[in-house]
Amino acid sequence: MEDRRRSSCPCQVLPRDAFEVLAEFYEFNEVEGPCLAFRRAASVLKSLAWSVRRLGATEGLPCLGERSKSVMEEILQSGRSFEVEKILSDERYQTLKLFTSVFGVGPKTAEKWYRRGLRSFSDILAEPSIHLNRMQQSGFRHYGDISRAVSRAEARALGNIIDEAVRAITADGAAALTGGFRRGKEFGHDVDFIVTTPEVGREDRLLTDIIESLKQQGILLYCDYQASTFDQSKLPSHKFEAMDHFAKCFLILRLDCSRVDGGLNSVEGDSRGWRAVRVDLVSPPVDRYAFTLLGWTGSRQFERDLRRFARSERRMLLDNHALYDKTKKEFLAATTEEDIFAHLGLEYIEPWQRNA
Ligand code: DCT
Ligand code: MG
Repeated sequence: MEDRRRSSCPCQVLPRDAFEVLAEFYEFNEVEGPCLAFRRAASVLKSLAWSVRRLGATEGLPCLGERSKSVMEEILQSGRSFEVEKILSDERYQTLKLFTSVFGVGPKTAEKWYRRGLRSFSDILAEPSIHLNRMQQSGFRHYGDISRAVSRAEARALGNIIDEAVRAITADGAAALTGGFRRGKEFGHDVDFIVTTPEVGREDRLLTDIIESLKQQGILLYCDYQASTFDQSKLPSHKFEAMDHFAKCFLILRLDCSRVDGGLNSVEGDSRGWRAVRVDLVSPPVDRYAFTLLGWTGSRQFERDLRRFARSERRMLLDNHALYDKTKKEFLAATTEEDIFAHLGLEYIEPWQRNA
C-alpha cells in the first residue's frame, strides 16, 4: 500500500503485486518451479529503493527470468497484465484465496472445500458435514482481528507481556523480538519471539510455563504447543525442512488497549477495548540460539538465498539448528549471528537489510 502511494507510476497494477498473484496461483496449483521463480522476482522488486519504470532499468537485476520480464514489460506498457487479470477474476483462485486467509486453512483444505461447491465462509459454516479443527474454529472466531495487520506499538506491548512472563518464571530468561518486526517492518501478520534460558534442557518447560502464565492472565485465546523433536545426533539435515525441531507454540493472544502506546490498530466503531493477535514463540537450547535468531528473523527469501549461498559457494549446510562444513566435516559453533556470517565469509548483514 505504502509503495502505491509513494509511486507516481500510473500503472494500475505494480509488477511486484502481479508477481505475488502469479506465485500464489502456481502455489494453489502445486507447481513449485514457477511459484518460487515469481516469489523471487517479487522479492527482488521489493528490495529495490526505486520503482521500475522501464524494462531496461532491470538489466543486471538477479532472479528476473523471461516470463517475469514479459509480464513486467506488458505492465510497464499498458499498466495491466492480461494473465494476472484472468487469474484475479477466476472463481477458483478467488475462493482459494479467501479460504486460505483463515488461520488453520491451507491450500489442500481450501481445494477440498472448493471441490465440494463451497464458495463463501457462510457456505462452510452452514455445512453440517464439515468439522472444523480447533485451529480453524479459532481462525473463524477471530478472523477480523487476525487478518488485520499488527502494528509496531502492538508488537512492543506483546514484547512486554512475554518478557514479564519469562522473568516471573526465571530471572535469567529472556525474550527477543524476531521475524518481520526485527527487520524494522512497521506492520506484520503476527509477532515472533525467541525465548531462552541459559539452563540447558530447561527450554521446553520454559515454554509450557509461559503458556500457563498467559492462561492465568486470561489472555490466551488459542494455543498450539509443539514439544521439541530436536535431536542433535540427526544433524546435519540434507533435506529442506519448512520448520525447525525446537519447542514452539502458535498462539492467539488477547491484547488490551491499555497496554499499547497510542492505542490498538482497530477498526472504527470497535468499542471492545481489545483485539486478538497472532503470536509465535520458539524456544531453542541456548547453544542453538544464534542459528534460531538468524532463521526466525527471515525474511523467508533471505533465508533461502543465504542457505543456497552456503551450500553452493561454501559447501556448508545452514538451517535453524546448525552450520555444518562439508569440507572439514565439522559443525561450526556460533553464539551470535555475527559468528555465522563470519563462518560464511560474509560481512554482517543487518536485520533491516534482510527484507528481500
Ligand atoms: N520461518 C521459517 N520457516 C517457516 C516459517 C517461518 O524459517 N516455516 C522464519 C522466516 C521468517 C520468520 O520465521 C517469521 O515468519 P513469519 O512470521 O511468517 O514472517 P515475517 O517475516 O515475520 O512476516 P509477517 O510480517 O507476515 O509476520
Ligand atoms: Mg512474523
